[in-house]
Amino acid sequence: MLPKDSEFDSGLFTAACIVMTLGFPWVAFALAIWGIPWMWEEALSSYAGWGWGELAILLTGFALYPWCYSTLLFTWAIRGKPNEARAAEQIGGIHLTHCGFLLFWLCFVGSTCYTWWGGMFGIGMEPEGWYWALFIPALMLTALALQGPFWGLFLIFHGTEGARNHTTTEAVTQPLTVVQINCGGGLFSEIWGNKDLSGEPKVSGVDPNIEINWGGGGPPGVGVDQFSIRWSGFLLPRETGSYTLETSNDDGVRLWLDGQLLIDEWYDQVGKHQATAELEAGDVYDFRMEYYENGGQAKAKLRWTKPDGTYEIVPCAVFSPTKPDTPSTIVLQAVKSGEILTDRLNWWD
Ligand SMILES: [Ca+2]
Repeated sequence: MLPKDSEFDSGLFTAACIVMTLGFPWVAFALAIWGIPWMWEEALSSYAGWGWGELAILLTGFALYPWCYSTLLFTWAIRGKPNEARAAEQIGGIHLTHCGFLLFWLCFVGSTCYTWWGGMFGIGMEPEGWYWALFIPALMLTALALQGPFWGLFLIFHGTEGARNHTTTEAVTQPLTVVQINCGGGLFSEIWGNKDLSGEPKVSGVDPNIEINWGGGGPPGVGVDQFSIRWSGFLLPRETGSYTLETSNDDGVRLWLDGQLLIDEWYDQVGKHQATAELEAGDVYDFRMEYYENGGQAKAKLRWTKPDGTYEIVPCAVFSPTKPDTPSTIVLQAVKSGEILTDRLNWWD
Protein backbone atom coordinates (compact mmCIF):
# COMPACT_ATOMS: atom_id res chain seq x y z
CA MET A 1 0.00 0.00 0.00
CA LEU A 2 1.34 3.39 -0.92
CA PRO A 3 1.49 5.99 1.85
CA LYS A 4 -0.84 8.90 1.39
CA ASP A 5 0.40 11.99 -0.33
CA SER A 6 0.09 14.10 2.80
CA GLU A 7 2.92 13.82 5.31
CA PHE A 8 0.62 13.44 8.28
CA ASP A 9 -1.63 10.40 8.74
CA SER A 10 -4.50 11.36 11.07
CA GLY A 11 -5.83 7.78 11.18
CA LEU A 12 -2.57 6.43 12.56
CA PHE A 13 -2.33 9.39 14.94
CA THR A 14 -5.80 8.62 16.34
CA ALA A 15 -4.86 4.95 16.73
CA ALA A 16 -1.69 5.99 18.58
CA CYS A 17 -3.71 8.20 20.97
CA ILE A 18 -6.17 5.37 21.68
CA VAL A 19 -3.41 2.84 22.35
CA MET A 20 -1.59 5.32 24.59
CA THR A 21 -4.76 6.02 26.59
CA LEU A 22 -5.46 2.29 26.98
CA GLY A 23 -1.95 1.94 28.39
CA PHE A 24 -2.58 4.16 31.43
CA PRO A 25 -4.65 1.70 33.54
CA TRP A 26 -2.08 -1.02 32.93
CA VAL A 27 0.80 1.16 34.09
CA ALA A 28 -1.26 2.27 37.10
CA PHE A 29 -1.95 -1.37 37.90
CA ALA A 30 1.75 -2.22 37.68
CA LEU A 31 2.69 0.69 39.93
CA ALA A 32 0.06 -0.40 42.44
CA ILE A 33 1.28 -4.01 42.45
CA TRP A 34 4.90 -3.03 42.98
CA GLY A 35 3.87 -0.46 45.54
CA ILE A 36 3.09 -3.33 47.90
CA PRO A 37 6.34 -3.70 49.85
CA TRP A 38 6.10 -7.46 50.35
CA MET A 39 5.67 -8.05 46.62
CA TRP A 40 9.32 -7.27 46.00
CA GLU A 41 10.16 -9.66 48.78
CA GLU A 42 8.05 -12.38 47.19
CA ALA A 43 9.43 -11.79 43.74
CA LEU A 44 13.06 -11.32 44.59
CA SER A 45 14.01 -13.37 47.56
CA SER A 46 11.40 -15.62 49.01
CA TYR A 47 11.84 -18.95 47.34
CA ALA A 48 8.83 -20.41 49.13
CA GLY A 49 6.45 -17.70 48.01
CA TRP A 50 7.95 -17.12 44.56
CA GLY A 51 4.70 -17.96 42.81
CA TRP A 52 3.10 -14.62 43.80
CA GLY A 53 6.11 -12.71 42.66
CA GLU A 54 6.29 -14.48 39.30
CA LEU A 55 2.55 -13.92 38.77
CA ALA A 56 2.97 -10.23 39.52
CA ILE A 57 5.83 -10.04 37.01
CA LEU A 58 3.68 -11.73 34.36
CA LEU A 59 0.74 -9.39 34.98
CA THR A 60 2.79 -6.23 34.97
CA GLY A 61 5.70 -7.11 32.72
CA PHE A 62 3.92 -5.83 29.62
CA ALA A 63 2.67 -2.61 31.26
CA LEU A 64 4.81 -0.44 29.00
CA TYR A 65 3.80 -2.40 25.91
CA PRO A 66 0.88 -0.14 24.83
CA TRP A 67 3.05 2.96 25.23
CA CYS A 68 5.87 1.51 23.16
CA TYR A 69 3.36 0.49 20.51
CA SER A 70 1.71 3.92 20.47
CA THR A 71 5.15 5.54 20.14
CA LEU A 72 5.66 3.48 17.00
CA LEU A 73 2.25 4.55 15.68
CA PHE A 74 3.02 8.21 16.43
CA THR A 75 6.27 7.86 14.49
CA TRP A 76 4.44 6.34 11.54
CA ALA A 77 1.72 9.03 11.66
CA ILE A 78 4.27 11.82 11.50
CA ARG A 79 7.08 10.36 9.40
CA GLY A 80 5.02 8.03 7.20
CA LYS A 81 4.55 4.31 7.49
CA PRO A 82 7.46 2.29 6.15
CA ASN A 83 6.89 -0.50 3.66
CA GLU A 84 5.01 -3.55 4.89
CA ALA A 85 8.11 -5.63 5.55
CA ARG A 86 9.74 -2.92 7.69
CA ALA A 87 6.45 -2.25 9.50
CA ALA A 88 6.20 -5.96 10.37
CA GLU A 89 9.81 -5.94 11.55
CA GLN A 90 9.22 -2.97 13.82
CA ILE A 91 6.13 -4.55 15.38
CA GLY A 92 8.05 -7.82 15.78
CA GLY A 93 10.86 -5.84 17.40
CA ILE A 94 8.49 -4.46 20.02
CA HIS A 95 7.24 -7.99 20.82
CA LEU A 96 10.78 -9.35 21.03
CA THR A 97 12.04 -6.56 23.26
CA HIS A 98 9.18 -6.96 25.70
CA CYS A 99 9.31 -10.75 25.78
CA GLY A 100 13.06 -10.61 26.31
CA PHE A 101 12.80 -8.19 29.22
CA LEU A 102 9.97 -10.18 30.73
CA LEU A 103 11.98 -13.41 30.50
CA PHE A 104 14.97 -11.64 31.99
CA TRP A 105 12.88 -10.34 34.84
CA LEU A 106 11.19 -13.69 35.43
CA CYS A 107 14.39 -15.71 35.28
CA PHE A 108 17.07 -13.49 36.64
CA VAL A 109 15.54 -10.79 38.78
CA GLY A 110 12.70 -13.13 39.74
CA SER A 111 13.31 -15.89 42.19
CA THR A 112 14.46 -18.64 39.81
CA CYS A 113 17.87 -17.64 38.57
CA TYR A 114 18.29 -15.11 41.32
CA THR A 115 18.53 -17.95 43.77
CA TRP A 116 20.91 -19.77 41.44
CA TRP A 117 23.13 -16.74 41.16
CA GLY A 118 22.79 -16.29 44.89
CA GLY A 119 23.86 -19.88 45.39
CA MET A 120 26.70 -19.37 42.98
CA PHE A 121 28.12 -16.58 45.09
CA GLY A 122 27.21 -18.26 48.34
CA ILE A 123 24.58 -15.76 49.41
CA GLY A 124 22.52 -17.63 51.91
CA MET A 125 22.56 -20.85 49.93
CA GLU A 126 23.90 -24.07 51.39
CA PRO A 127 25.41 -26.31 50.34
CA GLU A 128 27.28 -24.19 47.78
CA GLY A 129 28.54 -27.11 45.72
CA TRP A 130 25.15 -28.14 44.44
CA TYR A 131 24.47 -24.69 42.92
CA TRP A 132 27.55 -24.81 40.79
CA ALA A 133 25.68 -27.24 38.56
CA LEU A 134 22.98 -24.62 38.01
CA PHE A 135 25.40 -21.87 37.11
CA ILE A 136 25.60 -22.81 33.43
CA PRO A 137 21.82 -23.05 32.78
CA ALA A 138 21.29 -19.84 34.75
CA LEU A 139 23.90 -18.09 32.62
CA MET A 140 22.39 -19.48 29.41
CA LEU A 141 18.85 -18.54 30.34
CA THR A 142 19.93 -15.03 31.23
CA ALA A 143 21.86 -14.69 27.97
CA LEU A 144 18.85 -15.97 26.04
CA ALA A 145 16.58 -13.46 27.76
CA LEU A 146 18.90 -10.60 26.82
CA GLN A 147 18.76 -11.67 23.17
CA GLY A 148 15.14 -10.43 23.14
CA PRO A 149 15.83 -6.74 23.72
CA PHE A 150 19.02 -6.90 21.67
CA TRP A 151 17.39 -8.22 18.51
CA GLY A 152 14.11 -6.43 19.24
CA LEU A 153 15.77 -3.01 19.33
CA PHE A 154 17.79 -3.94 16.25
CA LEU A 155 14.56 -4.67 14.36
CA ILE A 156 12.84 -1.49 15.58
CA PHE A 157 15.62 0.96 14.78
CA HIS A 158 17.70 -0.68 12.09
CA GLY A 159 16.05 -3.71 10.54
CA THR A 160 17.27 -5.89 7.74
CA GLU A 161 18.53 -4.69 4.39
CA GLY A 162 16.01 -6.94 2.63
CA ALA A 163 13.05 -5.33 4.38
CA ARG A 164 14.31 -1.80 3.84
CA ASN A 165 14.60 -2.38 0.12
CA HIS A 166 11.47 -4.48 -0.01
CA THR A 167 8.70 -2.99 -2.09
CA THR A 168 5.15 -4.10 -2.56
CA THR A 169 4.23 -0.95 -4.44
CA GLU A 170 4.36 -0.68 -8.20
CA ALA A 171 7.80 -0.96 -9.70
CA VAL A 172 9.46 2.41 -9.93
CA THR A 173 11.29 1.47 -13.04
CA GLN A 174 9.49 -0.89 -15.29
CA PRO A 175 10.94 -2.97 -18.09
CA LEU A 176 10.72 -1.17 -21.40
CA THR A 177 8.45 -3.77 -23.02
CA VAL A 178 5.83 -3.61 -20.27
CA VAL A 179 5.46 0.13 -20.52
CA GLN A 180 5.30 0.10 -24.28
CA ILE A 181 2.46 -2.40 -24.18
CA ASN A 182 0.66 -0.39 -21.52
CA CYS A 183 0.74 3.09 -22.94
CA GLY A 184 3.25 3.46 -25.71
CA GLY A 185 5.02 6.36 -24.05
CA GLY A 186 6.78 7.18 -20.86
CA LEU A 187 10.22 8.46 -20.00
CA PHE A 188 13.64 6.96 -19.56
CA SER A 189 14.54 6.83 -15.92
CA GLU A 190 17.97 6.44 -14.42
CA ILE A 191 18.49 6.04 -10.68
CA TRP A 192 21.70 6.77 -8.79
CA GLY A 193 22.64 5.69 -5.28
CA ASN A 194 23.81 9.24 -4.49
CA LYS A 195 22.26 12.70 -4.30
CA ASP A 196 23.95 14.31 -7.32
CA LEU A 197 23.48 11.88 -10.23
CA SER A 198 27.18 11.22 -10.32
CA GLY A 199 28.84 8.14 -11.76
CA GLU A 200 26.95 5.33 -13.41
CA PRO A 201 23.24 4.92 -12.61
CA LYS A 202 22.46 1.81 -10.59
CA VAL A 203 19.07 1.17 -12.15
CA SER A 204 17.61 2.30 -15.45
CA GLY A 205 14.44 1.67 -17.40
CA VAL A 206 11.27 3.43 -18.45
CA ASP A 207 8.60 4.92 -16.20
CA PRO A 208 5.11 5.58 -17.58
CA ASN A 209 4.96 8.97 -15.86
CA ILE A 210 6.31 10.72 -12.79
CA GLU A 211 4.02 9.82 -9.94
CA ILE A 212 5.80 8.14 -7.08
CA ASN A 213 5.53 8.40 -3.32
CA TRP A 214 8.00 6.13 -1.58
CA GLY A 215 6.99 7.28 1.93
CA GLY A 216 9.96 6.41 4.12
CA GLY A 217 11.26 3.99 1.49
CA GLY A 218 12.99 4.32 -1.84
CA PRO A 219 13.35 2.71 -5.25
CA PRO A 220 14.60 -0.88 -5.29
CA GLY A 221 18.34 -1.27 -5.51
CA VAL A 222 19.49 2.07 -4.08
CA GLY A 223 18.25 2.09 -0.48
CA VAL A 224 15.81 4.53 1.11
CA ASP A 225 17.89 7.71 1.38
CA GLN A 226 20.44 9.60 -0.68
CA PHE A 227 19.40 8.71 -4.17
CA SER A 228 18.70 10.71 -7.32
CA ILE A 229 16.76 10.15 -10.51
CA ARG A 230 16.78 11.60 -14.01
CA TRP A 231 13.72 11.23 -16.21
CA SER A 232 14.37 12.10 -19.82
CA GLY A 233 12.63 11.88 -23.15
CA PHE A 234 10.21 13.97 -25.15
CA LEU A 235 7.00 15.79 -24.41
CA LEU A 236 4.39 15.70 -27.18
CA PRO A 237 1.49 18.01 -26.27
CA ARG A 238 -1.77 17.51 -28.14
CA GLU A 239 -3.30 20.91 -27.51
CA THR A 240 -1.85 24.30 -28.24
CA GLY A 241 -1.86 26.82 -25.45
CA SER A 242 -0.55 27.76 -22.04
CA TYR A 243 0.41 24.89 -19.74
CA THR A 244 1.35 25.06 -16.06
CA LEU A 245 3.74 22.31 -15.06
CA GLU A 246 3.79 21.49 -11.35
CA THR A 247 6.20 19.32 -9.41
CA SER A 248 5.43 17.80 -6.01
CA ASN A 249 8.76 16.86 -4.58
CA ASP A 250 10.63 15.64 -1.50
CA ASP A 251 13.46 16.59 -1.75
CA GLY A 252 15.03 18.65 -4.60
CA VAL A 253 13.91 18.99 -8.21
CA ARG A 254 14.98 20.52 -11.54
CA LEU A 255 13.00 20.55 -14.77
CA TRP A 256 14.08 21.42 -18.29
CA LEU A 257 11.96 21.84 -21.39
CA ASP A 258 13.83 22.14 -24.67
CA GLY A 259 17.03 22.80 -22.76
CA GLN A 260 15.51 25.65 -20.78
CA LEU A 261 15.68 25.31 -17.00
CA LEU A 262 12.10 26.07 -15.91
CA ILE A 263 12.22 24.80 -12.33
CA ASP A 264 15.40 24.93 -10.28
CA GLU A 265 14.72 23.96 -6.68
CA TRP A 266 17.72 21.83 -5.74
CA TYR A 267 17.62 21.67 -1.92
CA ASP A 268 16.11 19.56 0.91
CA GLN A 269 12.39 20.26 1.10
CA VAL A 270 8.83 19.09 0.82
CA GLY A 271 7.58 21.37 -1.93
CA LYS A 272 5.47 22.13 -4.96
CA HIS A 273 6.82 24.27 -7.77
CA GLN A 274 5.25 25.61 -10.92
CA ALA A 275 6.37 26.88 -14.29
CA THR A 276 4.30 27.94 -17.26
CA ALA A 277 5.08 27.20 -20.88
CA GLU A 278 3.41 27.93 -24.21
CA LEU A 279 3.27 24.64 -26.09
CA GLU A 280 2.24 23.77 -29.64
CA ALA A 281 0.23 20.68 -30.39
CA GLY A 282 2.28 18.37 -32.56
CA ASP A 283 5.63 19.85 -31.56
CA VAL A 284 8.23 17.65 -29.90
CA TYR A 285 9.82 19.09 -26.77
CA ASP A 286 12.99 17.83 -25.22
CA PHE A 287 12.09 16.90 -21.63
CA ARG A 288 14.26 16.32 -18.57
CA MET A 289 13.44 16.23 -14.87
CA GLU A 290 15.99 15.53 -12.16
CA TYR A 291 15.24 14.76 -8.57
CA TYR A 292 17.07 13.81 -5.40
CA GLU A 293 16.15 12.47 -1.98
CA ASN A 294 18.32 13.20 1.03
CA GLY A 295 16.49 11.58 3.97
CA GLY A 296 13.11 10.83 5.54
CA GLN A 297 10.11 10.90 3.24
CA ALA A 298 10.56 10.79 -0.51
CA LYS A 299 8.27 11.55 -3.44
CA ALA A 300 8.34 12.89 -6.96
CA LYS A 301 5.31 13.84 -9.01
CA LEU A 302 4.70 15.91 -12.10
CA ARG A 303 1.28 17.33 -12.83
CA TRP A 304 0.11 19.93 -15.28
CA THR A 305 -2.81 22.19 -15.92
CA LYS A 306 -3.67 22.02 -19.61
CA PRO A 307 -5.06 24.93 -21.67
CA ASP A 308 -8.57 23.55 -21.13
CA GLY A 309 -8.06 23.67 -17.35
CA THR A 310 -7.59 19.95 -16.77
CA TYR A 311 -5.31 19.35 -13.77
CA GLU A 312 -3.71 15.91 -13.84
CA ILE A 313 -0.55 13.87 -13.62
CA VAL A 314 1.20 14.45 -16.93
CA PRO A 315 0.08 11.25 -18.63
CA CYS A 316 2.21 8.54 -20.14
CA ALA A 317 0.74 9.08 -23.59
CA VAL A 318 2.27 12.55 -24.04
CA PHE A 319 5.74 11.29 -23.17
CA SER A 320 8.05 9.33 -25.37
CA PRO A 321 11.44 8.03 -24.25
CA THR A 322 12.75 8.35 -27.79
CA LYS A 323 12.21 11.04 -30.40
CA PRO A 324 9.35 10.07 -32.70
CA ASP A 325 10.92 9.48 -36.12
CA THR A 326 7.81 10.26 -38.10
CA PRO A 327 6.64 13.85 -38.61
CA SER A 328 4.21 14.60 -35.85
CA THR A 329 1.81 16.34 -38.16
CA ILE A 330 1.07 15.81 -41.85
CA VAL A 331 -0.85 18.51 -43.67
CA LEU A 332 -3.24 17.05 -46.20
CA GLN A 333 -4.51 19.19 -49.03
CA ALA A 334 -7.03 18.35 -51.67
CA VAL A 335 -8.76 20.32 -54.34
CA LYS A 336 -12.48 19.90 -54.59
CA SER A 337 -14.60 21.98 -56.95
CA GLY A 338 -11.83 24.52 -57.29
CA GLU A 339 -11.55 24.93 -53.49
CA ILE A 340 -8.41 23.87 -51.58
CA LEU A 341 -9.29 21.77 -48.52
CA THR A 342 -6.66 21.52 -45.81
CA ASP A 343 -6.58 19.06 -42.96
CA ARG A 344 -3.95 18.22 -40.41
CA LEU A 345 -3.27 14.64 -39.52
CA ASN A 346 -1.53 14.25 -36.15
CA TRP A 347 0.49 11.21 -35.21
CA TRP A 348 -1.92 10.36 -32.44
CA ASP A 349 -5.04 10.48 -34.67
CA1 LIG B 1 13.17 13.74 1.99
